[in-house]
Amino acid sequence: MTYTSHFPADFQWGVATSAFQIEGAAYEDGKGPSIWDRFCENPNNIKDQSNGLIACDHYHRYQEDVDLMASLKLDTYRFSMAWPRVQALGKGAWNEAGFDFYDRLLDALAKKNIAAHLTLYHWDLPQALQDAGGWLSRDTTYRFADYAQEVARRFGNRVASIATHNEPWCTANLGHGNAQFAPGIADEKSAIQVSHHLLLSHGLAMSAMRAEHVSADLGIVLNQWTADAATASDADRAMAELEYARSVQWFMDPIFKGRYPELALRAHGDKAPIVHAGDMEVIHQAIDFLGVNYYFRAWCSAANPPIPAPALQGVTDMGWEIYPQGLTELLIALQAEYKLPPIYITENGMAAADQIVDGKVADTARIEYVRKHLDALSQAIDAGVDVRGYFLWSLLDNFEWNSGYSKRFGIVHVDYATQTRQLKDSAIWYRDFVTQQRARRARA
Ligand code: PNW
Repeated sequence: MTYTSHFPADFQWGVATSAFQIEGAAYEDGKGPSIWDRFCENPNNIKDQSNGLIACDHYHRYQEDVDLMASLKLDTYRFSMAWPRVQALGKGAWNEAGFDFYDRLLDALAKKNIAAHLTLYHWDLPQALQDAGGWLSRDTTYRFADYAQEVARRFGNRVASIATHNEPWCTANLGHGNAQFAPGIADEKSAIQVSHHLLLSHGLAMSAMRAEHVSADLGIVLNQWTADAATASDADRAMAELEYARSVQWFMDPIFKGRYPELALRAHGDKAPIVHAGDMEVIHQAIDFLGVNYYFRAWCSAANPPIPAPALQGVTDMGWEIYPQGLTELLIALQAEYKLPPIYITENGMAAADQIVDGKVADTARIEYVRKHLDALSQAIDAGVDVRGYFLWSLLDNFEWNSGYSKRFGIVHVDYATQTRQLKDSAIWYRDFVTQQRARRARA
């Protein structure tokens, strides 16, 4: 087997997960309810009416899952901490039993020489904070900074990196803009205010963690896409420009330039966020790395009905267009516009329905998806973008938010009835790819 992609000698290969999607043990050992526990209690919110009570039972099976990663020869693992597991109410007492779980997980990873990349917030806000206003309340930003500082103090020298937020665009827009995600609010003005509070909480958390002088790199993870106009018409091009401003630049500009993008601010009009004096300075501080999650491009058509994306390379089981070239274009565009720190691709992967052949999960479409995106990534690296690692989403089939367990993103199949893990063909392919990259590295 030969591959066209070339990656730097010290490039990090890994997989990613998040707490709510895999841990289960929703109320064990003192964990408090999160907004996703609550959101799942209304069966109309989740496609298969499922919940995260058990999920992949990773809370009890973490050792097996770490062994799986070791068997796949991975360098590194990205996961998130469930805030209500370590602080049931989002303020007040720390839950030692909750911290003990992450302590055991980090020990298990260290034993296998797998570097840990920790995300503080992957969407599971303590419900008690939601009851006090959630991310719409400025107070939550201070609670988040306290949590970040405590985690940095305890684990900041045992993990390779700490990211404040995962995909604040999703928290704001899917959680508060269209109610697809917890806490299930559909109000655009709220979503925009929430996006500001998420950015502010990122900045406050950065300062709080810096005070602990930890060895971990500190940064944030953003979901990003290029926005392509369906045609060369003025209307389509304006729509694409606005989409890019509202999704990518809305989060990048405050962090890297200390201001919101003018185009998006104007479009928001009287829905623009309340920003206190000094907020932008807090947000605009150096980060050690930027995590980029890439799944698809945005396709913008002002026509009614809209012209659909051509999807020349097909769509995934989520209905998302497969467009690997967008990853190259995105990274080159970011590099041209911002003074970037080192980048990690913190998520990329594909949902695919099982294809069982002779008892094996023959997920050739996923292999193709990953191979093409790695090719696209290596092109961006060749063009000078400083990318240090790649995390495939996801290690395991898991709870895919409002799709429940109906969508499978794992390179490891999970039979939820028995919690049996089985490597899919993509896992073996990824192991061989990583091994080959490492052999090349050793020869170089
Ligand atoms: C990301 N969108 O979610 C999350 O970080 C993961 O937890 C999730 O499992 C994965 O991608 C796959 O969905 C997204 O609609 C959800 O643009 C929705 C969107 C983007 C990312």
